[in-house]
Amino acid sequence: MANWWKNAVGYQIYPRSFMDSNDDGIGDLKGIQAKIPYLKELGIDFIWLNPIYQSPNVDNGYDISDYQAINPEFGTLEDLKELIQLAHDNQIKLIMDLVINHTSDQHPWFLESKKSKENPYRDYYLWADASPEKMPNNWQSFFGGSTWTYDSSTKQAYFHVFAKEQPDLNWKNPAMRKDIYQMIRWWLDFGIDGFRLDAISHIQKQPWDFKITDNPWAPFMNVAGIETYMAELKEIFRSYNIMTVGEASGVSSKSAALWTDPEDGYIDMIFELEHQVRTGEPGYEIGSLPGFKKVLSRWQKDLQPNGWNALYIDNHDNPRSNSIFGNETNESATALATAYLLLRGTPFIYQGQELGMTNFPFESIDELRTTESLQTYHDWLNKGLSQNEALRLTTRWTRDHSRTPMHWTELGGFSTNQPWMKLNTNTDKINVAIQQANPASPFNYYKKLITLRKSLPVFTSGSYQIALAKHPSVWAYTRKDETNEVFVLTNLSEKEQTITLPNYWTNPNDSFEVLLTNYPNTTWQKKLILRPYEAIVVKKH
Ligand code: ISL
Ligand code: CA
Repeated sequence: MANWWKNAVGYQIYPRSFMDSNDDGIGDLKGIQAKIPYLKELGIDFIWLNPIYQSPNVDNGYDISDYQAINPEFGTLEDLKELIQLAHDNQIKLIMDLVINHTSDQHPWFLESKKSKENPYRDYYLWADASPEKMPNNWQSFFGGSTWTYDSSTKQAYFHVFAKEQPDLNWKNPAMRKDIYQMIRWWLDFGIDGFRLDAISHIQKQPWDFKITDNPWAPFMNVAGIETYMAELKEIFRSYNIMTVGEASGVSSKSAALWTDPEDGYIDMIFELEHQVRTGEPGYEIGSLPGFKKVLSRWQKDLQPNGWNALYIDNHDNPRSNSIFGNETNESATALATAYLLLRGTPFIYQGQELGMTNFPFESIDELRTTESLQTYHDWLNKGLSQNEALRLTTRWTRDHSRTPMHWTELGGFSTNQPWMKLNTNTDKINVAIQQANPASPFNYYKKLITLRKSLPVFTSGSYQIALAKHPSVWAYTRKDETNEVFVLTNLSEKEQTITLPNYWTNPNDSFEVLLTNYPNTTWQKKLILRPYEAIVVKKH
């Protein structure tokens, strides 16, 4: 069946924090198996697993030392086979993370590469002449510090856009590409249903003497020449009935339409990284709703004729949307869900988002796990800040907020052992068990929302048109096809908002049916007082 992913809803699992089956405090594959009925009940169609490969875990699995082995913490290849089978038996597909911009520095290729300039694996990575005082250039890595790490034995430095334990692969080398392509085919033949391509827009770099003007990441963001590699990847992907979603920061909404064109595109859809617009001083910043709405509207428009969006509000790299754009209530969780899940594209739900999980109230640096955040904290201390101030500046936007274990029961129910990372303090209020039993919970609202999305083709293929575009707190839009027209109206603020709907939306000659709301007693009329984080979905007849 062509394009099965177009009307599918995805669910992102961070395996380390989803469910621990053997009580070592770390989530695992058997834990995921045990929760397939839960995912089935929620109504999702496919799972995206964050990396579960062999890894020294400098970047929680994004530093891979063996692409074709499972990290024993998570289980075995056999467990994965079983999970895929079980998922398929429940009409759920499964895609894996594909991390091919870099490997771990413990990958056998890199261990060889480091040995000498003559080693056959030398050119699998990016090496350049350097001295301890002088790196090949002054480019900065995403995780702080130089993109170069010096190796005294060969008097050269190797290149890395992330941590120094994540050396970048040399995509110019055909031998390296051949090995990577073989690995990709191996996984597709294993029976998975697709890939999420990690950091894929960084695989091509500018020449080392490229001069940075404004954007510090320009030397490795969607650099010309990447087309060759993407086209080769596409050729592999197109020979399987799979889906591919690229994490492609730096690919503009305009070029994303080409990247995801159904005829000529490289991949099926793209995660943009632009909508987490922030406002305020670092450490005190909050999400900017006007920015959020504007960016997403632009992506909707630019990809409308040909491209395809991947839709998300939470993931493993960002704080919880219910804390950043919401006010940590059921209403804000469900209003945010309504706003993004009915857009044009394939929606992804990140574990716990369907419960309205919130940011973690960090009180001590010991509660953080991400290498990058620990680094930031120490940088702040070195600049002379107090521990409290450094903690606050680091934790406002740390990835660790979204990586705390999933809440299954009042006490957590993730593991009977001490978990690898603390559970949030609100498991008693936000958990699967109470939400399943409460018809008005975010969980049950997500179920309705997913069902609604699938009940009308307009939500998959209809066009997108924003209304009240300038409103600072309300996001309103129309989805329309030949048969149906629906209005999605959300107040994304904690204040009441009095609005006047466009005439077209309230024409007395038409009749209107409320399809979904997150408040009781909703009315639909020209002048409306929207309650805090109220969401209404209406269909015109
Ligand atoms: O850092 C970025 C922009 O500021 C992004 O361009 C970058 O691509 C993104 O942060 C990459 O994230 C992904 O790859 C990382 C890993 O740590 C993240 O968890 C993963 O989502 C390295 O593999
Ligand atoms: Ca475990």
